[in-house]
Amino acid sequence: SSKPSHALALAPVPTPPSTVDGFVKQFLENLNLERGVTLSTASPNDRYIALATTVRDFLVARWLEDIRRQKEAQAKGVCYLSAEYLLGRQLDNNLLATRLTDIATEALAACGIDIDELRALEVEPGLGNGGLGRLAACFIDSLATMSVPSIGYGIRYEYGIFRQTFVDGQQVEQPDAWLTLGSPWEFAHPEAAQTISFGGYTETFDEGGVTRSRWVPGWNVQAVPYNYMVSGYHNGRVNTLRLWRAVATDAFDLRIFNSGDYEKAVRAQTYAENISKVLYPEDSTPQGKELRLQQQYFFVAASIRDFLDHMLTPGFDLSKLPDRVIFQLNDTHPVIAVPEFMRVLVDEEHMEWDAAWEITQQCFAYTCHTLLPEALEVWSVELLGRLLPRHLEIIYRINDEFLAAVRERFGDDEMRIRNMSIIAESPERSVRMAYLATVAGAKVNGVAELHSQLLREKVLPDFDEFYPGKFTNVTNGVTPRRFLRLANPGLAGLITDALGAGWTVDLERLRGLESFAEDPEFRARFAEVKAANKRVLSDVLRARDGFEVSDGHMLDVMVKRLHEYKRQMLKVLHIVTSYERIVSGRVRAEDVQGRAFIFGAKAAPGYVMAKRIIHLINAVGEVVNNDPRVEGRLQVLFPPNYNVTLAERVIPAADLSEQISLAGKEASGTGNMKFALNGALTIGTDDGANVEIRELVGDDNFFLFGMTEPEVEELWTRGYKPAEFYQQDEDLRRAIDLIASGAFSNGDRTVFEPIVSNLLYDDRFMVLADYASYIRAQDRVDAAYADQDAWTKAAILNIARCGFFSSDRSIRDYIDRIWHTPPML
Ligand code: CRA
Repeated sequence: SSKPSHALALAPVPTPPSTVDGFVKQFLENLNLERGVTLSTASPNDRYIALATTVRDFLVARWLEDIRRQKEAQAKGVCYLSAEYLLGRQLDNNLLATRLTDIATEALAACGIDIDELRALEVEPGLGNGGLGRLAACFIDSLATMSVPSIGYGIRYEYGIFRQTFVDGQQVEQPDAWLTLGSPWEFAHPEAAQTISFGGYTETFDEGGVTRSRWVPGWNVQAVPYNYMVSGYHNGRVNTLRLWRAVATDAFDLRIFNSGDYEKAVRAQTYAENISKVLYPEDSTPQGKELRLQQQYFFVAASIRDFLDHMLTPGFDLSKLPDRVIFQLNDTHPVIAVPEFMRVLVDEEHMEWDAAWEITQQCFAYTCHTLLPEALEVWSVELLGRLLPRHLEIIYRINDEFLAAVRERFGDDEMRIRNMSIIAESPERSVRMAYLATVAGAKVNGVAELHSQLLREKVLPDFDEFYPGKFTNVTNGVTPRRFLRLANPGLAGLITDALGAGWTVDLERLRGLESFAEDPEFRARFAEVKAANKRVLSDVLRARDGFEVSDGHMLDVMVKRLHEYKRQMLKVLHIVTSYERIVSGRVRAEDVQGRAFIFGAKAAPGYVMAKRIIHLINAVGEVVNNDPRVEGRLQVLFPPNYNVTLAERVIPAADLSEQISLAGKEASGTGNMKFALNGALTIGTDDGANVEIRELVGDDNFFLFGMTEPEVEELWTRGYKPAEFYQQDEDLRRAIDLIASGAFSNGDRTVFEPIVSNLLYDDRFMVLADYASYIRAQDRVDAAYADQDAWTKAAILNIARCGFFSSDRSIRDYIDRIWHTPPML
């Protein structure tokens, strides 16, 4: 076979012509060449894949060019290390980025195809649990749009976050086989696989009179890269997301094959490939499972090797690494990268320990996403030593030197030493990954002002004292491309009419809407957009779940992972109170503001209390929705399997955004930002980024309730007795009694008894303490909603004042405060 000519190999890949005819031609060709079908024999999936491939073809040339430029420039870049990327559907985002939406729509119409039908076929890659994973997806969108040299690294889970169904109101999980029909958005490179080792032991050896240690691993897996294109918005840039898949190594198999045990060899293969099989479905409450540590090490080891081998020019002076790269650790999940980096520098690149440690401390930064103690990962020394014996040695040495420095500074303050040690001694000897990240990281950031403050003052105060200037804040953000432009085309059009198109990449321009809030005509148009979005959602919920949303109801929405600290239970108590007031005759149904309460929430499969709360929400819905006395004024709708795709429909339709966590528990929240930017008003506590939202939109445009974080602390100190709140508040008593009576469980008082007693005698998240304040705030919401025009004005002001919450701004803050990686223009 003849090789391509030199000229051809070097020629830039042509971008297909951006015309309807050009698109039709490319689409038909892709049906033939990619799918082996014709237009008349193509299945819907063939058509979807050919469409996606056609869009992809438009990106490839730019992508290859970007890869070349980034390599050539040898500029400092960001390696974002994240175990989760909750991407959402890709087609629309890529159409938008390449300005192909209209062309593609027309081209398909010319082929007799409705593009919406193909859109609906895309299975979203659910490679994340919730806020943390979605944040990573927003960040890579902003990095591409802002032309920051960067690459995202993660895991290509074969099964993403489970699909949720309800059986008798209870959550049932099903595997998310998102790859069954193939993903047109990935490029697999099995030939570029890396070998990743585990287990074995360490041994010492003599090197020129110096005793050194080395790792003799016990087993290997292959890490196969899958590349995804991350398209920048209208800037012609395309970045890379590289996700690793675990595949059994030939060598590994061979050893067993030689012993003649075929079956055992196949089983071993399964064991290796399990590493990237499934996303752990715990959000903020990780289980210390061995496979999870395997996943973590697997992807960071592959990513570090990949960076060193492919992003650097041959012979690169490794002491210059801090000028070339910053590895951003997205929570503790990738923190095992720190000892791995040290191992590579010292054991493989033969660098001196001190020099290597110096470099490491400049090449890593750590983002903490939580305040929940149970979410700060620890790994038992037993497990770490068994799986990664050399890494455990390295961690011990880092800790020894760190504690020596602490002693030097503070003397033999054993209490302090114990509190700061990377190694915890009880309940079992284990490695505190957040401490390791804090010691190694050039910077440590929280994800909202309040969170960063509490991180410094409550979680890591000794470290803050020891490392002045290390702690900083970067408030989270959301991408305006997906969550405004794409999710809310009506509002986006309205904003563009008012302000011009620049806001999509410069969200502070939304400020310009402030004056439009005074314009009755603009308000009328805004109200029409909101009403249209509600109709769209209504149609989606009818088609998807058979729900009928009543016209004219306020849409009161709480969508987020189910977690006790987020207090879905408080929302339930409000609903039960509203219901009980009607059925007890204390309030007339006709006087009640019509509300549709919409929930979306997945519970971790092992989180029993969270699942009970899901059951209760569905049970309350069943009763409230079918009680004629309610006259349809209250509706409880809980569509199963909340995901990014559904979020894109729910958020633009919402009137009221529920952000009701116990103060001091929600690190930031990002849904809160999406709702405000889509013109929902927030009812919320003084927690996470709610604080900053309220500061920006103003007290009059935000329904604040509940204790502040210091008040929460004070109540714990005084001694919190939830039963006292129950005794003293009639509405609360009636609501809890109604649940306890079996009214929502066909008279069976046992079903929700654990919830009731948890509230009365434990209530770790102070639901009862904030109940009265919450109900009063909800009464204020009803009163405010009665004046639709004033409500609309407040909604517009929310949008106008929330430009700060663009993830572009977050990325700018990361660049200024942590990365120092200028855009590559
Ligand atoms: N569960 C926080 O709880 C925050 C996101 C993104 C979380 C949210 O308040 O908005 O991170 N924390 O910063 C987390 O995952 C491990 O901790 C979240 O998504």
